[in-house]
Amino acid sequence: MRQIRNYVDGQFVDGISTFDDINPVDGRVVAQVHEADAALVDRAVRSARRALNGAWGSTTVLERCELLRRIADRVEERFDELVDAEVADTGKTVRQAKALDVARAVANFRSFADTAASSSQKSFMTDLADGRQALNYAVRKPLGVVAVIVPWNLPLLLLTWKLGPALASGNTVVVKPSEETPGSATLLAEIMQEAGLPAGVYNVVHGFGANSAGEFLTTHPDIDGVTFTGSTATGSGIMRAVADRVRPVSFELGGKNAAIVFDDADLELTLDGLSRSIFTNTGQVCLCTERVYVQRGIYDKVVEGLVSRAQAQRLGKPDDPDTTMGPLISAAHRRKVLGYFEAAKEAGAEVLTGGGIPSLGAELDAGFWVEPTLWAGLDQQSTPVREEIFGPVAALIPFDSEEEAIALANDTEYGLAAAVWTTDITRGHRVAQRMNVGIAWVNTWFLRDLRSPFGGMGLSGIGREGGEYSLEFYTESTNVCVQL
Ligand code: NAD
Ligand code: 6OD
Repeated sequence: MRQIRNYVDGQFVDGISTFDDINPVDGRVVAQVHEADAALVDRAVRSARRALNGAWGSTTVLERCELLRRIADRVEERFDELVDAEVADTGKTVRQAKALDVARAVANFRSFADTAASSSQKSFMTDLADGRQALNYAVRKPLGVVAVIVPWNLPLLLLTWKLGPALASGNTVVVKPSEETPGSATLLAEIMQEAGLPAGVYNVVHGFGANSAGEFLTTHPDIDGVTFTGSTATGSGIMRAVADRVRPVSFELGGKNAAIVFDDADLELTLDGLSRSIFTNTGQVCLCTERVYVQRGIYDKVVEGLVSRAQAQRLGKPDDPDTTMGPLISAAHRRKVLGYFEAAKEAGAEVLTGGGIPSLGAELDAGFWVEPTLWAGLDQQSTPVREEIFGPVAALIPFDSEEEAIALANDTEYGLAAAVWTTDITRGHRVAQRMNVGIAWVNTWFLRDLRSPFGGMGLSGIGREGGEYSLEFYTESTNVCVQL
């Protein structure tokens, strides 16, 4: 059986015990994962501190950017192995793992190398009333030893989205991947070694959250900050864990994202975009649309077009070129999603399509599949319209006026993403700007420029990542004021 070990101080290290890494396609155990105890997490943090205080601490930004580009090249060389690791852990399609997950890992390293190499800070010439002058300029320093905690939905994409700016800025990291998806972060450790990253700069500890590696890491007294992507509940716990030592956090949390479809929308473009935004990665992308507000005049057409697209989804093995949708990540997550299927029925939903577990044949029936699902008739205040589900499911709700649509879309405690579908570009700008979210798209979804700010408001997070915005978290600034 494949063994997935911790990576501490440049060495692959056994854990105190092992747990199963399960493939959600058919429930098979694909690897044994070595769980880190508090002592191993402590070793990882101490190793990261030593590396920070050692030679890594005196590398120049251009040397680090060069290293990031070497890592990107090595990721490209081992592209198929990373695709296999990602598919084995998540059951996502090979097509998606290639086009999105692993391709973005390469892009993340290259993009943050470019950002760090060209970043600058403002300086200020101060003119005092008495005729003296002073020059103020700020120098950036690494934040220090950064705890990096990531989820299972886009494991390598989200990890490298944090590693790019963290390493380019001169930090050292201790990574805690999700217990569901330990493979790619561990393979990346081999790549880091091959690319020549010094021991201690990149460490990986495996385990769970509470009373395991996640908690041991976030409560460790010698970390300088936590960057976390995951659920709002876990984020709030991490905030409490670091409060006593006042450590900074960067949080990308949950969402309950809305789409607004106006009656002048390009229907085919909109239906294809909506379908992608509901079913990509089996609805397990924080940006996925779970609420679709449709102007009443085209409501029936949108229902019809979306139902036919949901029914056209092909559930199957990841390497089958006809497969468009994989399983959910785990049995526990499927129980949660099925709980919302029940709650929707109890709240009076009309199930337009789906709503259950598909029958896919003996082998796959041991996996964690659900049907692509669409609901009508749900009240704005019902649980399935208010809570994040994180599955291939959306509620369709009609509206009459622009103001009503804006109010409905903003009626949530989350504030991650929204999409506006209209051919009236002035209205597109106007409505997008009024969305209380960090990321608003017009006539598209999940179109990313890695230099743009990414993150959420309200329960969806704290801070922005992307390009220069990431440097705000991964660096500290010292302002130097020189009287001339
Ligand atoms: P999760 O919060 O359960 O777990 C995320 C990570 O935190 C895992 O590595 C887990 O082991 C760790 N963890 C759990 N409890 C912990 C604790 N007490 N201390 C320290 N670490 C702990 O989230 P998940 O189920 O893996 O991911 C799904 C959630 O992530 C969804 O809510 C989704 O919206 C969110 N998400 C948000 C974004 C974004 O960019 N906003 C991106 C992806 C996923
Ligand atoms: O594209 C990205 O950079 C990003 N952070 C995506 C997050 C997706 C959440 O599931």
